[in-house]
Amino acid sequence: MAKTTTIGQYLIHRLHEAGLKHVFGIPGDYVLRFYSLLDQSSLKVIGMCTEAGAAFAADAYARVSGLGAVCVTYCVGGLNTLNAVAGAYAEKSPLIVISGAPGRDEQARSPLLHHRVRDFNTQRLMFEKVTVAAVALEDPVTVPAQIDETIATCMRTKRPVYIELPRDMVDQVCAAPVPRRVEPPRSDPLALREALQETTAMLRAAKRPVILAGVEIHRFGLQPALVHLVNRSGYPVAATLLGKSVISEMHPQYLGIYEGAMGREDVRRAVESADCVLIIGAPLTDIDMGIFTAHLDESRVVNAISERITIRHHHFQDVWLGDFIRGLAAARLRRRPKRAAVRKAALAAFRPQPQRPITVRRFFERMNAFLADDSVVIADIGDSLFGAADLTIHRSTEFISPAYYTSMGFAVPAAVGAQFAKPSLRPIVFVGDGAFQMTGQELSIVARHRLNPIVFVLNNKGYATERFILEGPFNDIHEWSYHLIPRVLRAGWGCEVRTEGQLEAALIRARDNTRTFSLINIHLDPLDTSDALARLGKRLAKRAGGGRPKNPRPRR
Ligand SMILES: Cc1ncc(C[n+]2csc(CCOP(=O)(O)OP(=O)(O)O)c2C)c(N)n1
Ligand SMILES: [Mg+2]
Repeated sequence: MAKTTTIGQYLIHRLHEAGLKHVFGIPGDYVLRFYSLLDQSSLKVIGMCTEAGAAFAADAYARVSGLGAVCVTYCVGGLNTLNAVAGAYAEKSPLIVISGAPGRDEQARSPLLHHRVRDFNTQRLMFEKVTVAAVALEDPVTVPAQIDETIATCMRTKRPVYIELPRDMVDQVCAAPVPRRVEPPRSDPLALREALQETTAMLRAAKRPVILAGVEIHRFGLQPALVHLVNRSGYPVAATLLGKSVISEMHPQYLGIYEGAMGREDVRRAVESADCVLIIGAPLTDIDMGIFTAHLDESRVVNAISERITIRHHHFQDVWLGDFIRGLAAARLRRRPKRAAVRKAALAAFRPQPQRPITVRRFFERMNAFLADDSVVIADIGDSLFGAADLTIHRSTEFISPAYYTSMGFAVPAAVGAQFAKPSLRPIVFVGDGAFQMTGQELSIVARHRLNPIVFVLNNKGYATERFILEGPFNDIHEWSYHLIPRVLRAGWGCEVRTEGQLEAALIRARDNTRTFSLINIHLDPLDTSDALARLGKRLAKRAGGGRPKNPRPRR
């Protein structure tokens, strides 16, 4: 007789088998039965303060470990995750959303059940727009195939999926899981050969080829293949902002972050003067292209992403990115002498001037030397991201930021997810005061589980990014004593920093404070920004009809 299990147990089995050890979320009556199964399983549930925080944490967990999951109740919980799930979709993070739901009988008998919005499909239909698969588990016969296919789609596309579990289905009997093999992606051999021949011919003819690497290299685990290609070819390599750290920034051929005219001038020149640009795994977002300041002539570009490869003006659909990179590494390219084409200015020694007020630029210059081998840098948006873009990350993929979707509030919950995914990493979090006020309460989870991130709140008294696009009172926020939050949480250590001398003292204390978190309130002038943000603001201001604020507004 065929073996059986229950739907709840089947789902847990497959999640565990896919490599998950933790699930983030908040329970509710429609998902409580499944929570009790999770509690008895080898998966550990990490309760968060909000579902948005849980989804951000699960997203970061996915970015670090390859898969993440968030488990919530119907609508009030699920819809709270929607923005974070949309971000995971936009930035290709493999995230599984599991939502409880009213039982099927309940749905039929009493339509006005709590948490219902319009009808019982509303939440699933909303998730259809921000996931690659959205299913409700309603028939025990088809559920095993549904679960298998949905998880496989998540892992294949590196985008979120949604699984709705009505509460009366959790203990329904279904077929037990059978061993299965996940097929690796395949290329059409003829298309692959042709794409490789054309690309190789372009690269061989080029005098100054360059590689531009992006986030998909990390998502699809292709770093070793990229490093092999870079080493064998001798080509210089730049990364996009969303792809920052896909190749170690200590690599001798590494140029820096390319962001059109928004980024460093020497990197822009090196990329744009190349006579062949090999773009690998880098969806060309507006931020990555420096708000359309990039000048990449299509006739010199090979653009390979997971969905297609474009060589000059024509496309290949059936060539898998991994096969393409490995094929190029094996091809007979004309080898270039290895060279770092731009100077690594950022690594210059930093000499603190103790009485000097701290500025954004000096702060990030100092941070370069503070990063250690076990650091994972997590940057929220705003100057936290733009300032951190020029940090030198020691190893590959130890930089996490919502650099394309740019939702505020990502960084603090992401620190929770990243540290659960890889406890040997210590998160270094850069977060704006505005973003901190959105999700900073997730430090409660940091305190509860005795995690030890070092959190720098860039306190510039408001929405500096917006100020540089269009100034107005709507960009001011109420100032908190961020460094006193450890008192409220009865855990952690905090301090405030106004000068370079105080920063030095804070860094020593924070580095040694390994048993709890540290929260450092960096007081900045509201109009002080990184060079990158000033350049971005100027460009965006043209579109928004604003301009740089002339006088600092009085603030309290
Ligand atoms: C969730 C969300 N709401 C609003 C915005 C629009 N927005 C972009 S930057 C910004 C200000 C960010 O302020 P802060 O976190 O203090 O960083 P700063 O710009 O001051 O460095 C806002 C409101 C956003 N990106 N995400
Ligand atoms: Mg701010």
